[in-house]
Amino acid sequence: MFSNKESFKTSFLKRLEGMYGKVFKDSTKREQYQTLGNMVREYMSSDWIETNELYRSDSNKQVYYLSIEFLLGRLLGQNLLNLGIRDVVVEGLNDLDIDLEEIEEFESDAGLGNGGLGRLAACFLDSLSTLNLPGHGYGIRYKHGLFDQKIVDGYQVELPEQWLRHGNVWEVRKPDEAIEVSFWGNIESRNENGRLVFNHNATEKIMAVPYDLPVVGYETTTVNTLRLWNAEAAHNPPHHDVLRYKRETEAVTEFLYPDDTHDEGKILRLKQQYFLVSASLQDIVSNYRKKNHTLKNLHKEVAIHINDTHPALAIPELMRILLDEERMSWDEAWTITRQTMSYTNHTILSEALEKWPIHLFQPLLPRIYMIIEEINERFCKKLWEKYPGNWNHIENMAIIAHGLVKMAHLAIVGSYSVNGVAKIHSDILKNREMRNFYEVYPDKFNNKTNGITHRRWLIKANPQLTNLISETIGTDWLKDPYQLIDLKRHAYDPALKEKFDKMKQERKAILAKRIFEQNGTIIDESSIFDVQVKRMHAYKRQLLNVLHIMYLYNRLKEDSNFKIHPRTFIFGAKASPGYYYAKKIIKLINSLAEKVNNDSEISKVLKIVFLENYRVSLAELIFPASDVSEQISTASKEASGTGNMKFMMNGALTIGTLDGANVEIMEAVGRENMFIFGLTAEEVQCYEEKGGYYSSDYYHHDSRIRGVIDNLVNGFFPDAFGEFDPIYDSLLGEGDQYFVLRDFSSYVEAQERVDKAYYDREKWREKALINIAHSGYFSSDRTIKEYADDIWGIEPVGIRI
Ligand code: NBG
Repeated sequence: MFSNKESFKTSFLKRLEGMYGKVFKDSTKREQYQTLGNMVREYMSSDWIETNELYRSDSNKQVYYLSIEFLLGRLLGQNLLNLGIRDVVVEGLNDLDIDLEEIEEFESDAGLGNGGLGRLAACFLDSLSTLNLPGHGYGIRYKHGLFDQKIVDGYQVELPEQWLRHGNVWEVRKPDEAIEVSFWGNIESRNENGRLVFNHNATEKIMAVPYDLPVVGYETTTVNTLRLWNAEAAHNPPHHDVLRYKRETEAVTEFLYPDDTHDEGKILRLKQQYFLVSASLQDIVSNYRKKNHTLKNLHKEVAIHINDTHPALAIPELMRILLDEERMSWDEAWTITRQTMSYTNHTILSEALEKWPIHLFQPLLPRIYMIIEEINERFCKKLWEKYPGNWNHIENMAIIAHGLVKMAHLAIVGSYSVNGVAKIHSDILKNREMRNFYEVYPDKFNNKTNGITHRRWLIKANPQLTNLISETIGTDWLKDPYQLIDLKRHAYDPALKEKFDKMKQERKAILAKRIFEQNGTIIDESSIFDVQVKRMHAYKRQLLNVLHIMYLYNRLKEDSNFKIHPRTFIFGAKASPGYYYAKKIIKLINSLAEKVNNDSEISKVLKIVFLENYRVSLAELIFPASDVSEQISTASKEASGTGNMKFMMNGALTIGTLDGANVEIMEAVGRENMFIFGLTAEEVQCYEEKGGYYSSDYYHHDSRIRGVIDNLVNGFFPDAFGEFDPIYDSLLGEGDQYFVLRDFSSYVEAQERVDKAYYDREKWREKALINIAHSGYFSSDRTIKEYADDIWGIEPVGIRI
């Protein structure tokens, strides 16, 4: 049906009539989207079946990637591209007077994630399929993804997200493969041939019903599966209050927790985690059993990856299966478990390290708790041998201590590999945060620098740049992003630089149009588009960016000789609904936007835009249009960042601290092709350990800082009386934990370099092209290949012609 445009059109019209019982001319755009989506899903199904067949019959090792988040965004455009049928579809639709981009807007973003961690998982799926690697995703089918953000009077308001309202054309429900997950109740033990065996008498059983999504590789026949579990009531509910039981059951997969890096100590969250893990592990084991009669060699054919600590209960769950169902000995079960599990850490922020109070944990998951106790006991005994008498040390490392179950400790002890997500982050794990564990298990620790899929973030999001690159260096880079390095030879070619400029201008116009539609703000398309898009968090320091803009405002007001190249500062960020301080910063950005944009004089050179509801589909419009990428976290706090890579790949220049993957970006492109500023991670850590930073000194000694800080509280924002006191207090009264004032002057100076550099447009374009040329390393294909080779030990299978 996609072999040529005529057959496409015929199938499309027929399908539409079949699905909706109406003729084309009466159809809505949404129906057209659904029709096309349906055809594409069906088109992939034979490859999907074949891939699954292959995995079923093959004894090659396979990986199961467990993640509480998958931030997929929209799938139609990416699927058309990966299947190589986009051109046919565009042409066919054109004949019918349909614009593909217009109907793509009718697909809801699958926003089953908060930010970097969830989007990384989505990029990994794309790479796994493209590299023909046997990799399965397991996640949760939240009814409501991350909340929709509205900005009302400058404040964030959250609305429930409704991505499933019109159905989801990509998913296939498999009720016959549902799995039961057990909660609450008590444990019975009995003696069986001299061995204690345990039985969990659960008082709540929930059905995990799988919904499968095909994950298509780029120009290959591999179609992997993302299996999302939906919580449903069992057929014969044990409960007398059936309605309540149904409601409570379904609540398990109702909402994604809207927290980014904060630990959410809610029992429902723990329930979600075990629901995901138990359903997935039972599924993995039962598939394995179809091929093998024992689980003794499970680790040779199965790798299970724990994406952050959320799925760390996979460790005791596998132990449970091996002990209670398979009747293995503890030692044998432990050896297999430890050789099966690997774990990625995504943050060092202590508030993000999950710890569960025993009094919540034990009643909900009684058998799992018993197993963790045993793991802990054996682990502490081992520590005792290594550190005899050193109780403090052992207590610090224990999995259970002070009434808490520590998930990161469990994940490290129960796996064979622990990795960080950028060099500097992995080093901090080894040398500081997890130093104790590194001492005990030096061989487990390793680094896998994050990556992004260039198929979504360049080929799909920026066809203009894609064409330009292919015109210049050919098309090999499409399949092998390392080849982008060829662009470097052309970076000084005036004709290319001119074309690059034209591309950027075109993309800026597209974004400007969107900004006007969304915010009603007219922006200067020849201004520098300076962009910070990411979750709102104190450590990411959107505040530093804002204070700099306030400084520019003051300076422009005071000094008529002060000249800068016109700039548009663009922000996009959701704050966790309970994160009061982050919401204040959103309000501050909007108040400042109001003030600056309505100042007839200043707004000629400065504009501020806050784009509401930042999400994957909006990001695809933003990265291609950006000139400057703001990556300004307090050094040591941002594990990696992945937005930094998306900007780079689209030819934006980074202003940033030496944090996360910024460090490796700098190593790749050279310091001269970025704007680096601020404290280093060592300097930050030195202050944190030894003290010696007094933010008030910086306030008193720097009149620029005094000016902007005073503006927070002195009526500069006329309608915001007292509104920004908490921000003022965080900087002065509470000692400025994230070193905003400490880095202010260095940041201002770096911004001056940006301004100056932009005047030399020839050089700017060179730098941009050099950034693109080096972005191949930051492809998730490279990252996934490293995971496959070094951690999972899996190989490509079944590449068919
Ligand atoms: C985030 C980090 C980012 C990193 C992504 C993906 C969490 C817990 N961590 O720096 O903050 O890029 O993970 O690794 O969301």
